[in-house]
Amino acid sequence: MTISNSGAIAGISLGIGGEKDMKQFSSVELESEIQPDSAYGCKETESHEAKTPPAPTYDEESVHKTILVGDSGVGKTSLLVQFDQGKFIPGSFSATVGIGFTNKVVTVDDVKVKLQIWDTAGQERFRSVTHAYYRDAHALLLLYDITSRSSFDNIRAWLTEIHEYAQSDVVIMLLGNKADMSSGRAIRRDEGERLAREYSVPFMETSAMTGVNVELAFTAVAKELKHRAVQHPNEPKFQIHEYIEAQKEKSGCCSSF
Ligand SMILES: Nc1nc2c(ncn2[C@@H]2O[C@H](COP(=O)(O)OP(=O)(O)OP(=O)(O)O)[C@@H](O)[C@H]2O)c(=O)[nH]1
Ligand SMILES: [Mg+2]
Repeated sequence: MTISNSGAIAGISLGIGGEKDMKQFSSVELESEIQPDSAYGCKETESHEAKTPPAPTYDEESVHKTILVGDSGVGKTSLLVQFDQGKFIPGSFSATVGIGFTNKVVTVDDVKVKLQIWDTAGQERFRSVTHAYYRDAHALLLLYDITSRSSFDNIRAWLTEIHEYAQSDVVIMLLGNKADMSSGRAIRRDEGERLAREYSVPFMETSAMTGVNVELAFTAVAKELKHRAVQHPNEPKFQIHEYIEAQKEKSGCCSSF
């Protein structure tokens, strides 16, 4: 499984040097970067003899809009920087202002899946701006901070907003970030698991600092989106929960949390 970068971070506050204004990335400019809504389009192959229709081919030009949401300070920007650049920038916290995106290409099952990952501002005052972006999102990564009870308690409110503004078939994943901070832990892993079960969404704990599960979170989303795009009615559905559990076991990632 390989991951390659197809674009620079656009307007994302990196957590140093105070607030960074992202007004220059207006929605109009950003929309022009997005490919036509072909994410779920399939190329048809003609076949007159086959009894069952041929499997649709995945269109590698599809762009899947993926949005990071959650309270301010949970680590959305840090998670994206870790995934994009493989690094963690410690230091004083600088809240994201507005919204920006990063393009990433994730190779799954030998096909290239393009993710356009939007980093939103968690602060309340930017909420109306980010709502506008939910509508055409294909996936939402919802983060809380395992050292912050309030960020966990607010997850229900976030899910209510998501259900109100996003498409009903949007892929949602719950992430408990800052899993490296075991001494400050306020939310047990099983609390996260229980909440995720209640809403039937996949869950994992991540650390933007150490990188644990960061790649897995985005890869699982890319796999799910790719499978949905080529889903054959007679084939079993891709099981994102099972995939995540299997990958977690393989990496032995979570035993120390
Ligand atoms: N130890 C640890 N610190 C983290 C982790 N992720 C983020 N942080 C720190 O938490 C603070 C907030 O991180 P950000 O990534 O800026 O948070 P955010 O969710 O983007 O916040 P907003 O932009 O305001 O919505 C920063 O000081 C980060 O260095 C993590 O996984 N582990
Ligand atoms: Mg941020």
